[in-house]
Amino acid sequence: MLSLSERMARLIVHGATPYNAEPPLGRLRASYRTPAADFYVRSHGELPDLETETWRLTVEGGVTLELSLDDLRTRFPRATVTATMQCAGNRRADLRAVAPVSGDPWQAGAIGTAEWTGFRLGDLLRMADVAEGVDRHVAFESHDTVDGRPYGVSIPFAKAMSSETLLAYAMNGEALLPEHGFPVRAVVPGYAGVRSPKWLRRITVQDHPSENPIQAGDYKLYPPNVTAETADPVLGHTIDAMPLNAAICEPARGAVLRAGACRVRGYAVAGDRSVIRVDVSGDGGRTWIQATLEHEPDAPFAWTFWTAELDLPPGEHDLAVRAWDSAGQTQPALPDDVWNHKGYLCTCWHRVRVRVT
Ligand SMILES: Nc1nc2c(c(=O)[nH]1)N[C@H]1C(S)=C(S)[C@@H](COP(=O)(O)O)O[C@H]1N2
Ligand SMILES: [Mo]
Repeated sequence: MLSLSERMARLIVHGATPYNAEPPLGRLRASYRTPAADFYVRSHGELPDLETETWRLTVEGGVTLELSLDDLRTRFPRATVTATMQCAGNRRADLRAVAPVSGDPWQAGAIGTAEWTGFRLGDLLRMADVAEGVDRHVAFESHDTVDGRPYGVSIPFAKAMSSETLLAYAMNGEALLPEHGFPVRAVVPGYAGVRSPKWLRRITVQDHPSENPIQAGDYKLYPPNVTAETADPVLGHTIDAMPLNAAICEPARGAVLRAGACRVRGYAVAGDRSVIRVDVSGDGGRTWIQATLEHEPDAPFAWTFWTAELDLPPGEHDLAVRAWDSAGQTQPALPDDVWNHKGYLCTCWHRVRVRVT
């Protein structure tokens, strides 16, 4: 197995501490299930160093449970979901072209798909005898700290009880890597990555969302006229479900190509809806052709891979992609249409300029 520093060397690193990195897009597009060492890493603090033997998960419901990794593996039926995880800041770099935004300048690689194995969060909550209710929230606390406080988020009770929501101890059939949440993380398919806490420590069920700053203050979507100075987190929209998005992975931006047939490949993702169509343009969106779609059966929360062939004459060309979802919705054309000062949910057409000789 590669060491952490060898894994870092394979990625585009935005920062070493906290560790944030994404794979080059060509490598991301190489396999439907992203190898763990190629999977983007988003962390807010230092990576905690946890030992299986001493690690325990505390669950506070009608009864309080304290469970070891062995308990979790043996007491609950094993469950698996192939799901895409995506950072709310994926593609933020495209928004910086409009006006400054806060946060790391992610290209389109803050996304990945894995087969996650663990057990259903709902099974655990039932064992802890939690009180159900529409206004309830399942809150998580992790072992890493952000500004002196443990990382903490929450999800609505109904999503926590959904059959797709897991606590996972394996990714693509192997134990989680330290940077992806070893020994146990949540996987909340269709939701922004921020709601899938890594390095779990404690779970509570409560009648209000987590008051942790990550939940209460961060990861909010604001209108374009709101600034860092005027933002009121109470009025911002909490980013849970992820919107429709698509990206061109090949060719790369700035590539120099030979005239003629040009194979364009990428991904599209529709949260908890499905991608029904992907349009690809070789002329900045004046004309479009249809891509061929490739989707794993029985993986409703996983991305769609797509391929299209454009015929490109010599010159500069703006390639563009836009997807359509099962509700017949598509993506806005311009980054200006979706700009917000935090740089979240960049869903405009992904454009790649190439030179053909
Ligand atoms: N404990 C903890 N969980 C976390 C985070 C974190 O910093 N600490 N980052 C979140 C964010 S914003 C994302 S996008 C995903 C990234 O998961 P990955 O690093 O395994 O790709 O983890 C989420 N879970
Ligand atoms: Mo994220």
